[in-house]
Amino acid sequence: MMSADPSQMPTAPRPAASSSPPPSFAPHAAPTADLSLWIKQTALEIGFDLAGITTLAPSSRPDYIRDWFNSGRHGTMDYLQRHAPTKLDPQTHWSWVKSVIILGLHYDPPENRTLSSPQPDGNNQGAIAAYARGRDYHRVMAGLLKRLAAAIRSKRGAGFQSVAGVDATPLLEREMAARAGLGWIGKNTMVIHPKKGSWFVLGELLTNLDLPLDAPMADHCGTCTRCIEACPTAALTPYQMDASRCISYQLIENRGEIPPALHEPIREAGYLVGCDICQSVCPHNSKVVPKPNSAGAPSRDGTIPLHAVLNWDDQQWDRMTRGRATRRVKLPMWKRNAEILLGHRDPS
Ligand code: B12
Ligand code: SF4
Ligand code: SF4
Repeated sequence: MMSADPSQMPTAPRPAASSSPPPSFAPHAAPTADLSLWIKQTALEIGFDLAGITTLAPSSRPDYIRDWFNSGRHGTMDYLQRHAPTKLDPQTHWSWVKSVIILGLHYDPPENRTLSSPQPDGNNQGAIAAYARGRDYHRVMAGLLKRLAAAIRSKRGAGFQSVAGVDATPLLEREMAARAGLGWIGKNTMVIHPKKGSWFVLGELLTNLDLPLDAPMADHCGTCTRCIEACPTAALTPYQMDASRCISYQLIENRGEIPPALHEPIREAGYLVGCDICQSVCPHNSKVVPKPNSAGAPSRDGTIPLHAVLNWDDQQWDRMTRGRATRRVKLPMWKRNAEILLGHRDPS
């Protein structure tokens, strides 16, 4: 699947210059609009599915984000709170950055995209969220970002500077992607493209190029509330998430005990790692044509037998998770998650 034609993307006016020092490199060989178009087209040729350009502007929702942390909706993700000042105003950390090239990379959607919750079958299988199947998207994305940076350097010369980021970088990637017109932030808090849905991950190149900016797009959620109704743990309110209630957080990020009140909804959802439910029910994902060879391709190991997980040792965990995003889930967490799905961990 190819992305939207970047030449058709609207551009937005550049905000007033930040307090950052003058650029160490000013593009000169081609007008910046041509360069911007060339970069986005090159990104698509390299293998990205979406590309847009924005700045490291401060968050437009600082009060919401501070309140999000102050009310503990980040759960035990202390690193997120430590990153908050940089996320809220990243230009203070990367003062030399003039433009951010933000990129989207599709991954294979789960097979039963119309099902709101993939139940473990009679053989007691647990589901792996779609983004975490196959190769670790962080590695795939890092390789593609390196290629894009090399392509730009070969066109623009050694004065081109860039830093690549994926996921753990202290940036609000969704807010940047929405600002760059890759999609809008939906009621399920995902960045959604009207034609391409939300089955994509994000990465970025922070650069010293002064490029024209792309414009954000309109919200297409309308009156729909499917994701909010389908969330098994009531983690969503429109455009907001209580991550401490989210199954994905509990299974992947929480290294301690999962609150017993969430065991039953987790069992009903049937996931061992991550959760796809609020994306699976989104009408904007029903039109998406799966693209072979996307971020985590090939899509495999969609389910794993729960009893096998209970018997894993360190070597088996290593073999099953090497080079995959599922490695973030440590062995005791895999066992904890499997026990919850099997009903072995409920308080008596
Ligand atoms: C921590 C984290 C999580 C946590 C918390 C998620 C959350 N909603 O905050 C948990 C573990 C629950 C999680 C789950 C998932 N995650 Co996650 N996660 C992150 C991470 C590392 C940081 C997010 C963060 O800072 N959260 C703090 C909150 C306050 O910020 P935010 O949600 O990003 O953005 C909010 C504000 O910016 C504000 N806002 C700002 N401007 C505006 C403007 C408007 C109009 C509105 C309405 C709101 C708004 O509202 C936003 C939405 O809540 C990002 C990577 C990154 N560096 O950004 C990936 C990231 C967001 N995750 C991603 C993915 C794929 C997932 C999962 C689908 C994985 C899975 N299948 O299990 C689920 C999806 C759950 C969901 N519905 O969001 C992708 C999302 C790609 C996309 N298309 O949107 C990211 C960008 C990683 C990546 N590099 O691709 N994730
Ligand atoms: S990922 Fe699952 S638990 Fe988390 S908000 Fe979406 S539906 Fe709810
Ligand atoms: S399910 Fe409906 S409300 Fe939720 S993100 Fe998709 S369109 Fe928006």
